[in-house]
Amino acid sequence: MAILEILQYPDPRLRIKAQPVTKVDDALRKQVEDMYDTMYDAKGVGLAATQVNIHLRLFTMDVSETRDQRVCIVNPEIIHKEGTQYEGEGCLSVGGGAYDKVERAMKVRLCGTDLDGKPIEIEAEGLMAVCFQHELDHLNGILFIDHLSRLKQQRIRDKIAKDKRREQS
Ligand code: GNR
Ligand code: NI
Repeated sequence: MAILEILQYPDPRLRIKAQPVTKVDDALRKQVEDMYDTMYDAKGVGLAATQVNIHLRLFTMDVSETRDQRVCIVNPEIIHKEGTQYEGEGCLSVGGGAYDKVERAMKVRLCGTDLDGKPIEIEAEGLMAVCFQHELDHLNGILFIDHLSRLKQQRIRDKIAKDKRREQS
């Protein structure tokens, strides 16, 4: 079991575009185990590799209340989007208590591979669909706050800077 450090905004490494996974091997499976440990420890519903400074296209997720329904998608791609929803989002990489509504597709169809390299296709709605879109954004160096107004982004940056000053004094 290993808990990895979750990069915190405004760390520029959160802006790195992740590269496709070319080989699923034991080393990668070990990194994914560490990502699950980190995600459960932080009580997150999802974790993109980018957030733990691994710049490969994969994420872990568990949207169940029982915290026992693991989903890991390698090289995810959204192949279909439908409708819109406007739900509150937060992010393990954005402090300052940042939480706000973001416009997302209501339904998405995602393809990719599992940890055996086997192709998978999943359709999701609601929270799981939001989470898929949020994690895919991370892999492209995008944060949920990028979808908010300039004013809201500035408020979040100010709050984070203020919290950091408090921590240091
Ligand atoms: O734990 C998380 N909760 C969450 C809630 C609403 C919308 C998206 C998310 S993802 C977030 C974990 C995280 O930062 N994943 O990248
Ligand atoms: Ni996030």
